[in-house]
Amino acid sequence: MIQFPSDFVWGAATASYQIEGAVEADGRVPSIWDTFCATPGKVENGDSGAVACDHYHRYKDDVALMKELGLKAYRFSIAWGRVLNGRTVNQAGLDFYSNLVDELLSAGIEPWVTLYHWDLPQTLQDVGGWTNRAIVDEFLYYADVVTKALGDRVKRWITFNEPWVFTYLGYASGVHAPGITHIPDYLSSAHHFLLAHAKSVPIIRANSSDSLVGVTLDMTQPEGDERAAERLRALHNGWFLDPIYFGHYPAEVVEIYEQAGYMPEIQPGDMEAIHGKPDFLGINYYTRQTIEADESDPVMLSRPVHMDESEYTEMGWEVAPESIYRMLKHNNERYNPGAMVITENGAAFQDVVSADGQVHDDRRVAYYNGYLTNCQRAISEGVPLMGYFAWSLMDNFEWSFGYSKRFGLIHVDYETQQRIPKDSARWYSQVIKNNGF
Ligand code: IFM
Repeated sequence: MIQFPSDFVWGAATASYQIEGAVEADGRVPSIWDTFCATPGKVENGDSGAVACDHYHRYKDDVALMKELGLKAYRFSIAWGRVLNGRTVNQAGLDFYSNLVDELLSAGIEPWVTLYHWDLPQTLQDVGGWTNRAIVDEFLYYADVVTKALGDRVKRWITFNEPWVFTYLGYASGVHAPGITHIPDYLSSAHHFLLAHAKSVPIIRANSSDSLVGVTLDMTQPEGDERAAERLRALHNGWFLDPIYFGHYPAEVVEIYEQAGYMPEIQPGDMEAIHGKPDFLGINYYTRQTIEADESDPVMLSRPVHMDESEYTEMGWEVAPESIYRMLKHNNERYNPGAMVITENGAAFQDVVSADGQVHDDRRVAYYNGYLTNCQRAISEGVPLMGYFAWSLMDNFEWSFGYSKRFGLIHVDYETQQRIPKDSARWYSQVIKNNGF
């Protein structure tokens, strides 16, 4: 029997644009993802979050399902453009989240709120989005409004979700909104994210007494040639975490970006402002990155390697449960974050509703079993992992893949909006009940 600490936080996660739908309801203003989805060729099948899981209208039923599963915590994000139109507060949007929080609390479920999970109001993108330093003040204003309204009841805050993804994929590779392909824009966005995160922490703490404030990163875990792995960690994790925990960007990457003329403008006092330990480090982790040395690439020093003997998910991500243990150990040693939380972990598979009306997703159960076993192994060796959130509570809009990838514990029929808890939901529910498996 694998047991977890008695106060371990067992949850599931979602994000606003991926589940809410109701994009025109109650004064919500368009986000960069509405624009991106409306641009031909950007999202598979022309899908959008316009309806998604219609959670905006069905949140009470969804909370009832969470309660049935016995979830202890629910991580969701706020849509900036629901609560603010420019700097004008939209009370109806705030009320939605306030009601959701009340519903969760009365079901005995702890709300974990992410302030920014990528749905930037389009009006802010129109003036440069994350590349414009003025975004920092806009974010602080937004964070203040939300935490003043909910901070009496919400005590777990995540400032941002996966900064590498929304800055790199949004501004360098362009496969996410706003679809820009200019590396210096990625780096200025990343710098402004760091400032916005750091400067929002005292505001959140002031508005929400006795709360914990963290930030969530998508952590890469390169495995193969060690020198190349170090470089990839510095490029991906270090670019965001070294400034927060050490007060400077990783020197070897600075050298590369300086030579290329890509470095962002760093104003006096910026790095001091960014340097500061959050109350916890949120980590989204799905797969490792298998590599072999390749000196012909002077930046990456490696090329990806496909592991023929491994299982891969629908995302093309290797199922590599032991790597979560190594990732946790490594980051605990390097950053000594004090507390860590797996804020996302899960797998997309091609689920089918069987003749018995159920979804028998054995591969997802095996995936969770393997990753959780290795989380427990890390805890038993002293890694301060305080919680785990399955991604995702329910099938939803998977960004540029549209609805083609299903990550949910709960199956969603997008035609009828019927929800069916999968076998993995029942398995997870039992794990929570036993606090282990
Ligand atoms: O769906 C996403 C989520 O929004 C952020 N983390 C990764 C998930 C799966 O790709």
